[in-house]
Amino acid sequence: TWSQVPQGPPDAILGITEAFKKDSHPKKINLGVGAYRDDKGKPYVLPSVQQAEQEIVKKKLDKEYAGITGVPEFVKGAALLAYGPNSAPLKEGRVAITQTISGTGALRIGGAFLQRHYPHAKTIYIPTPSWANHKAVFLDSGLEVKQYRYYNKDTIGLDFDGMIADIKSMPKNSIVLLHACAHNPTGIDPTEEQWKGISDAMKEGGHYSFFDMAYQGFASGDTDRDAFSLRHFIEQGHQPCLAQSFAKNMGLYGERVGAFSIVTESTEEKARVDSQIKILVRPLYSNPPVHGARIASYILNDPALNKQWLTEVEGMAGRIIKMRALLKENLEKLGSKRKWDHITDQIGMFAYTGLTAEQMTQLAEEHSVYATKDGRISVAGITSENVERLAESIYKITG
Ligand code: PLP
Ligand code: TYF
Repeated sequence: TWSQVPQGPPDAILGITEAFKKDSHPKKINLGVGAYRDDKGKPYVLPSVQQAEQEIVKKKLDKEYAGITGVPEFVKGAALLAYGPNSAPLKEGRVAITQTISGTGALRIGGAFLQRHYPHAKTIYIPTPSWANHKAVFLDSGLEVKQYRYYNKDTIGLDFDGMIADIKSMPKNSIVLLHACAHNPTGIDPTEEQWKGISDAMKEGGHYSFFDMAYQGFASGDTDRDAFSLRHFIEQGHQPCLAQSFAKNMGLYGERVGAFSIVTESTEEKARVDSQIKILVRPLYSNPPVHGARIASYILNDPALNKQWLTEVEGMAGRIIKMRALLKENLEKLGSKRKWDHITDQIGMFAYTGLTAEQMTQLAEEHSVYATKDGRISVAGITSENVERLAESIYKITG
């Protein structure tokens, strides 16, 4: 029956782990997938998550279905975290929101909603480069995908002028995907000044902004600071939609906790949008899983635990910043002729090293250091112990 089914390629990012597992080098290093590790290289369950989980187990809650849009206290807390306590649309009750299957599910529900209901366009513009899954998610939502300039390989920085020029040349009312913070894969974010320019250019074209916020708190360690772009756009009168993930900032990866929201014009419009979100969710998976959302809800709504969690997020972001500095320091100590300032200038989980695909292959084959071919390394996989060997490996390849 399936003889005509062609063999598909593995996921560009998750496939790295497969190759890593097959390597027998005792000091092999996996910097492929973006998942936080502690300084011993071990997966990290946040103490706030452990505590919330224990409290939830104690309550002996039932396992009844959630509503179509998920656990109500969870989405309330998620919206507050993203939009902030002073958000006008939130206070005015005009943000439509649903719990989703993590950030990916949020992007997919968002893509499907826009495909069905956005009146002006069926094309979404994503940055070059972007998260490897964006294109597939939006294509499978039925949207067309085009790209705008973002990365300048000569400066290993933001191509701000190119980005603005591309936004200005899009057809009126285009849909534009923006990474709210900690751009994946480059780790390069616009400055607050640049975000203001992007907001203005978006407004000029009447464009619709779709924010993907998978790393709130992970960029700066401060969840409010990391929400600057989203909140600024709203203050400027944009009515964006937003995909949120709690995979990284709460370490809830496999629990699949996320939310999708749309800022609307009025409570009446919100009600209609909510009803259509439900119509999209129902035939996809009926309703989302409850356990992870209960954990996140506890952390978002309990003042003491919330405070603890924010400290833990800061701790994760801080360790990453420290590893960036150590990697750069070690490369300089070895006498590298290259400049490595971009490693410490970039933020979030990833560093975009500027290494070529050939050099990345060499890193894997000769040094058992695994990461994606675009030169992205997950800084969260660097530890005090492996950073020297990593620097040496990079030095041997780049000189
Ligand atoms: N968006 C970006 C930019 C990401 O890097 C990721 C991956 O973590 C996601 C969305 C979605 O991840 P998840 O579905 O695990 O929340
Ligand atoms: O970019 C990353 O590494 C993370 C994790 O299909 C990820 O966003 C990677 C690939 C994928 C799902 C999640």
